[in-house]
Amino acid sequence: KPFKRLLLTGAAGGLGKILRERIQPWADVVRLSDIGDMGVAREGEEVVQCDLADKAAVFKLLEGVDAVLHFGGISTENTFENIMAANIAGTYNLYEAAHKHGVKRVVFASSNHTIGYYKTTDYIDADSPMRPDSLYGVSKCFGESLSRYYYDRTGIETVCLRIGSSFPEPVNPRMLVTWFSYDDLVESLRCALFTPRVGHTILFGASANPGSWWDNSKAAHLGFNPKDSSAQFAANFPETGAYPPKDDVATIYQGGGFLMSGPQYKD
Ligand code: NAI
Ligand code: 15L
Repeated sequence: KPFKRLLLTGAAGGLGKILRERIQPWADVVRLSDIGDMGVAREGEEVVQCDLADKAAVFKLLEGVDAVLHFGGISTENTFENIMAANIAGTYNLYEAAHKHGVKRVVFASSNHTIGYYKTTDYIDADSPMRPDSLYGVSKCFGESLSRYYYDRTGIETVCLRIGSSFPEPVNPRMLVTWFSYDDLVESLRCALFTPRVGHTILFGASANPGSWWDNSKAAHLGFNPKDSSAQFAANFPETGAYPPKDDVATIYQGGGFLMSGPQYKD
């Protein structure tokens, strides 16, 4: 197998549970970690329960690891204190430990909420300035900048995967644009882990959906070609013209409902 030991953080989460079933072929041992319960280790697994905010625990977590899929952390809007511990300190602890243990490659589960303040009429690429739509989005911008710094300073390579909406199927009209099927997610991780040189790459994680907002040409060297499309679900969301209203911020901006989370500073 390509890796001796592959670390997956966030293993008890929605995506972590899916990935646990799918990444076994890539490593002799998959080390699963989360603050939550992951059940018992199966064959070819190690289970390490730890808080990403605990620097000493994260240092131990990275020992003997070849590569990391960093999916752990707070995954929606929350208090600054919680986001700071899990996503900001947690991601720092992970990179610092990765560097000290000589880990060569990380895939960072970033988010479309790094760019949620672009409009749904905009078409952007990896060089478009970040426009986070929430404190959660800001923490993902931090992770992207931190991984850029560690690449320039230490040579650890990272693919920042700006995941759209990775769920079994779209559950609202916005997700017809942002949907990322589980098969396409796994394929993007395969490309991110096994492309020989990735440096520091930003990849938008979406299936080949009609009306996409995101241009992945700057990540062409990864050779990622999504196979699925939300088109098969379009009939689930017939256009009524009544809802959502056309001036709804969740419709105007790419970040959708995240624009409605947290304090509303404008009228
Ligand atoms: P999730 O919330 O189901 O899973 C996140 C996991 O991280 C949870 O099991 C949680 O216990 C763990 N976690 C939280 N704080 C922690 C801490 N302090 N220490 C250790 N573990 C901690 O989220 P989901 O949907 O599985 O997402 C996984 C990753 O992908 C997250 O980083 C999320 O931000 C990112 N993402 C997911 C998207 C999606 O569509 N599912 C979209 C964009 C980004
Ligand atoms: C995210 O970043 C969240 O982790 C996920 O739960 C979804 O809300 C997703 O974005 C989305 O934008 O649909």
